[in-house]
Amino acid sequence: MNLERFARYPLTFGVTAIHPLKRLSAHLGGQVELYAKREDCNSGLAFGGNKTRKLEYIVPDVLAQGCDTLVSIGGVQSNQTRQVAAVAAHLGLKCVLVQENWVNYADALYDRVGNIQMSRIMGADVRLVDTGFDIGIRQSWEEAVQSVREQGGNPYPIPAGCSEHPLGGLGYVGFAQEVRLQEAELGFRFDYIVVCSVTGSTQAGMVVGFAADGRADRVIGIDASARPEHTRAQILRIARHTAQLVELGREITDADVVLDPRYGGPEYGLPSKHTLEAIRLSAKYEGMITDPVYEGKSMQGMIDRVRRGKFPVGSKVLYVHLGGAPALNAYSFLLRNG
Ligand code: 1AC
Repeated sequence: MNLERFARYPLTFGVTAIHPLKRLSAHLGGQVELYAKREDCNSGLAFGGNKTRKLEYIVPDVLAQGCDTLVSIGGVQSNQTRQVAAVAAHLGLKCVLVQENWVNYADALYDRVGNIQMSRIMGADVRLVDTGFDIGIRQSWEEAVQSVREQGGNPYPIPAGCSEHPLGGLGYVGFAQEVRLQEAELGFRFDYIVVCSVTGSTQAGMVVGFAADGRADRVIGIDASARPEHTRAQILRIARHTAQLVELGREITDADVVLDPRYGGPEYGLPSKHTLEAIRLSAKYEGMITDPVYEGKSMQGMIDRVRRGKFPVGSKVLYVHLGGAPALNAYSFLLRNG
């Protein structure tokens, strides 16, 4: 595998921490050892997160093309757009963000706090658009790209989650390599890796990265899109493309992509009562904060799988915390009593 042939522009602090979730493991019966890898603490750029790791492989292309404006898209409380705004500020570039109406939810300050507030503070040109949830390429975003051109700018388009970007899967190939080095130090290998999936490139990169040591299907994606067929197809497509880019040396097959569809509901961006319970458990047993859109659902999925004995006794399970806590402020009513 050849990831090293791609340029990487450092935006993160470096290797992210792995630590045991001892109290949560014990609370769930102590048959499975849970650990967390903290992508949510990976950078000083507006709290970082998984997109910051992906952008490390995209920024060299931005700079090579001499672009002056990053143009990205997500929902109103998008983590992607917040991280792109931070990277633009860091590089001295302009930033246009399309924030679609992806979530059927309206806390009083939903479009004022959390991620979107930070993007505005960082100077991004935030454009609210009234179209609903979709993980594909969006007309609103293409129009935003065009509007930058019409004003004489040189836009660099970055799709939702960086996922449809040709280099969007590389960051999480690197993540798998990083885990292998940490495993060598820890003296054991993780049996399963649990990750939240919506737009697909995080899991796709991991599938390719862990395929290198036979663990592609040990990456357990937890769907948070509530449209798992779309997310699954996108993961598979991005993983196949990424495998070719890094010369994995084998095809990615359907069986390599494991996506559990049971925890995405009731809808994208809306937590179930089980999601909220998972958020509370992670917080109360570990002091680890997750959100109702993404990580609360992957936490819910991991907890439910432990409870139902889906991980064999003695398994070591790595929960990958991708970030997203800033969105919590936009859900103040749901968690008003903790
Ligand atoms: C959906 C890409 C996504 C975000 O936060 O915008 N994770």
